[in-house]
Amino acid sequence: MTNTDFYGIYKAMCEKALEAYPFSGAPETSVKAMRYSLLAGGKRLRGVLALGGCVCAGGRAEDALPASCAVEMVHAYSLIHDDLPAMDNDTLRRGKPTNHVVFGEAQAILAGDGLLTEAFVSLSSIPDPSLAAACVCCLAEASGSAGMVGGQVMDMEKPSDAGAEWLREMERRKTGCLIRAAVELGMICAGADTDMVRRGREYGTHLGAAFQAVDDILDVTGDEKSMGKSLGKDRDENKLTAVTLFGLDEAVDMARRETALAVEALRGLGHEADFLRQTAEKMLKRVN
Ligand code: GRG
Repeated sequence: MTNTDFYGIYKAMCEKALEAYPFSGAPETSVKAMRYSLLAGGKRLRGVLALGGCVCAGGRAEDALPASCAVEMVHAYSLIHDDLPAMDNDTLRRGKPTNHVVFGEAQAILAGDGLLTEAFVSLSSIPDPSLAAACVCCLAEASGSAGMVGGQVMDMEKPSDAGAEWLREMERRKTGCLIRAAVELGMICAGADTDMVRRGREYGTHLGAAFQAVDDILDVTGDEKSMGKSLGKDRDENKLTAVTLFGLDEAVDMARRETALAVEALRGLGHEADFLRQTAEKMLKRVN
């Protein structure tokens, strides 16, 4: 089977689990607003990486489904909040009106809060308590102020002397931490040893950097229809990105270098790591 087949299989597994997710006890409005964004499509990269990470570390993909759902819930929450008028003020996401456009700002904030919290409910369904606790620590650290939220804070208060180092750190937190955590969560679900988890962290960190560089490139070269969001905002809003700082060619080189480093982190592992290797290459060529 090719990587595309496995990507499709893992994506379908993640989507089926998200579709069936019960949101027990939540009011109907809340369920509607959370499901609107959670089930709006997208590549499911983070959910897929959790399943692929689990298989890479010798587990069964289904063992990582609670982690796969959890990381997609955190991702959906971050997109809802990022699109709010107080943040990026976007009206289009995944080809659909953004959550606050449909449900109003207050319900969108609450839908994001609900998804973030539910991610940890999902992790608490992992049968082995020590693996569940390790997953909770991993996702909390990657999503919170030391990770994704911290990256968003840095992005919003960009200092006037921000340069390459600031950019790398901001993007590592804002985008990289959750991508890295997705791989790591999957490996934890497989009961991976510390060397495997270290490799997963390194792979995920470089994949996250490559993914963000490609995102910056697509903001200039991409097509709004395939991307499902407004493009060209980085230049219009004077944002610091790999493209605005170094130019398009250097951003492409950077994405290639980071992809190669991600693949290198898996050197010496067997065929179980092929999916992660090929997914890194696939993300380099993505058009959305
Ligand atoms: C609001 C706490 C908070 C955090 C926001 C993730 C984030 C931080 C903001 C989203 C804006 C952005 C462009 C982030 C860079 C990461 C990124 C490229 C997100 C989009 O991820 P994809 O391409 O989306 O995987 P799909 O729709 O495919 O899931």
